[in-house]
Amino acid sequence: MPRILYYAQRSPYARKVRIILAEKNLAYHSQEVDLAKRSPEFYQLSPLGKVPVFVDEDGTTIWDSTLIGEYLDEVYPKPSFYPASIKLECRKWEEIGDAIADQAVALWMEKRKDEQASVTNSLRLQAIIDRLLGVCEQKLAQSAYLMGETWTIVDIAVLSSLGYLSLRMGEDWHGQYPLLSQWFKKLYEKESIQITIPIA
Ligand SMILES: N[C@@H](CCC(=O)N[C@@H](CS)C(=O)NCC(=O)O)C(=O)O
Repeated sequence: MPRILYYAQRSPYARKVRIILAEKNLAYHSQEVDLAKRSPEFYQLSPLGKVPVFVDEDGTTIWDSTLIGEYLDEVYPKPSFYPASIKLECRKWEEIGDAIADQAVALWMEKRKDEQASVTNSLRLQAIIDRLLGVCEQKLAQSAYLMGETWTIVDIAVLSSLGYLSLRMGEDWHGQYPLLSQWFKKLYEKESIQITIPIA
């Protein structure tokens, strides 16, 4: 059976997996999920009902972008995005990257409510995003990529979160974080990044 990726076009988590699949040159069928109208079949596939979900050729079914990323690296090791010598560090910092997406998604929901109470919550979420982007900016003062001189899952996770943030909140962050901005533009030259840009 063909590999299948259940995804949403704007999902930063699904984008991580789409980038990895493209970089590993793995053929797959893209199945877009309408998150507003999830089918019983989709919940049967993943009780969480979230995207991404990946089904491999042998029927192995995995949800959660991090678990899918680790699985793909194990089964299709080249190129590796979780190098063995720094795997734990990569997983730790991937969590930071995903946390930026978590706050950005929550911030977008709050902004759409347009209520007074949501202003306080938006400021809280923005403060978390700023703190996490600040630590990423510091990392880029030490090396070309977030974990050293080659890109890893951490770059993919932070880039996907920033792509989502740019889509929803605009591009102002570029002025605040010049090293992240430079790093982001360099990564945007890659085809796997170009073909997965979220569209409004
Ligand atoms: N930790 C999960 C997060 C997945 C996630 O929250 N996906 C969102 C789309 S961006 C979703 O499916 N939301 C639907 C819901 O929460 O019910 C991952 O990395 O895959």
